[in-house]
Amino acid sequence: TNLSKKYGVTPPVSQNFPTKAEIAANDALIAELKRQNNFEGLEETERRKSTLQLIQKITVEFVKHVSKTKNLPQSVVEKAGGKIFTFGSYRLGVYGPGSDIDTLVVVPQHVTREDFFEHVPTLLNRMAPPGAIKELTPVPDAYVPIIKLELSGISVDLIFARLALQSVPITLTLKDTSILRGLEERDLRSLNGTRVTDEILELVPQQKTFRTALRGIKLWAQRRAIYSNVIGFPGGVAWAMLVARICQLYPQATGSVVIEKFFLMIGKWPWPQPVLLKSIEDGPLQVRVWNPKIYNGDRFHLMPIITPAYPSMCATHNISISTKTILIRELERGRAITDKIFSGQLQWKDLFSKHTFFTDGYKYYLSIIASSRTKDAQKVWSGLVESKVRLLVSNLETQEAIAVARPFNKGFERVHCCKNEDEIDVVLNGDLRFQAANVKTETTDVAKDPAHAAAAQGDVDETAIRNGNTEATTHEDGEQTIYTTTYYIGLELAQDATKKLDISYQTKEFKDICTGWQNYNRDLNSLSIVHTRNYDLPDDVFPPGEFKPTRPKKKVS
Ligand code: 3AT
Ligand code: MN
Ligand code: MN
Repeated sequence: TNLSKKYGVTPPVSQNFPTKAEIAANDALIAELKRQNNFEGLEETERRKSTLQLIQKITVEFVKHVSKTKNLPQSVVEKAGGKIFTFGSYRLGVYGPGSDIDTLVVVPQHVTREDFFEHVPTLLNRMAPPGAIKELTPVPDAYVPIIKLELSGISVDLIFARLALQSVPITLTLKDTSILRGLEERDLRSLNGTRVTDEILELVPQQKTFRTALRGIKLWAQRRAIYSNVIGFPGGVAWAMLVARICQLYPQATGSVVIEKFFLMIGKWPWPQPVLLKSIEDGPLQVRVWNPKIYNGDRFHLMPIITPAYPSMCATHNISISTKTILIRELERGRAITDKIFSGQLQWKDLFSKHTFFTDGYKYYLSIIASSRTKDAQKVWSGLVESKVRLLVSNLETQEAIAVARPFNKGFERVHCCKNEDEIDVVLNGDLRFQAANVKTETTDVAKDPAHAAAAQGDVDETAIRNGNTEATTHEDGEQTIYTTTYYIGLELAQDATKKLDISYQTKEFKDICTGWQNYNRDLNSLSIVHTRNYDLPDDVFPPGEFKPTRPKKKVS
């Protein structure tokens, strides 16, 4: 913590120290976060640390091994090094019991990505305690190539970057932009996550305050279903930058005050003025840096939040008019509630209460059903469809009859068992009659799935995405398993809508975009869009304690 340093692109709004009441509100916030199981236990955190130590050891071993096989001089082999960095919620210090560890493996130039995928899985298996490794899945073709695994009960995402250096000493940092010179695009992409999180942490005056406030804002955003970069809301990095900006403006404030000011200031932010943590830097590469004066596309960003590390990018380019409208409403709700928390009329748990997207949201929904005949094919296909939902939303917004088209932030995965093509046909159109028993519906967590991560980047490098196993699973009794993932869009109709709602053009265009994907396979994949009334929503979108809207009773005359 360095309070004499200047943070941010403007002077602070207030340098007041927190009052007793504000500190009490902060204690209450932390207590509520604990009640909500937001922190993990000390034991688990220790397990994370030793897991990372092991991965660091394996990295050095890996680099040494490859250096030897390439017959490099002994002096080079000895100095080759290798170092891991983290990013994501672990690096930011806002991880919870279910969080993974996002880890970047950095190696010198003579170690290639192929080496990484060839040797690291083997070394992991050899060097980890027996039985500690589960579900090791290398995904070399993803947009950000990745090895996913579970190590001692913790999920780990391993990504890779090769620097143009002979050695990667343990003292190396990734801060200097000169290390980016001469790198491949994939390596630049891998380095970006760590460089951005490291900068965010450096740009806030008090990390502890930042972490508490960010935990609160992340929990709030998840509960309100406004957390998902792919669907068109801010993602984890964007929420972190917003909180960081408030920390800069109130350098002495405590977490509770940062949350209060967050709702006040972000709710009234003069969009499309960007949120910046520092002035945008120039650098040594021939790459695009966010600049609406030069790039026409950047002028269309509705709520630009710009990453601090060179090359700066807009982390919220997926936000649409509809999702912006929803965000502004939620920020206003947050402001009103925090107001009442500070005046003692409400509690923090009220801020974190769940959205009412299905229970009390809309009369009309669109159900977008992506389906496949194999699980592997469905992973990629549902990710591709998910990444295009925001395009449908943008198109629906242009309809006069539609005021807001609100996408739900997660898809619902379901499994079905069908006896014949007729049954399959109804399933593909959203009927749940043949849903397999004892299979729990789970919402997808895109960000945690490398296959999704690849497809979710849809607009870039789709060649990387391949359909997996193409064998459909037909059981002995002739039953066929069908996998569906359904995305919901709530439609808020314009009050003065005179025209009838006709969205056939928009839905057709959306289908064409999705099925135009180069790996689309009509024998495996399918896509349909159906209108769903609120009282016809499936039961499984209502967890215990929530109730489906009922059909209005016909008046008896
Ligand atoms: P958890 O605590 O792990 O749930 P997190 O913020 O660490 O929260 P992730 O592990 O899913 O979330 O993601 C960490 C970073 O990985 C965030 C982003 O820089 C990158 N990332 C995640 N999902 C994608 C994706 N689909 N495409 C590209 N990058 C992604
Ligand atoms: Mn993570
Ligand atoms: Mn991850």
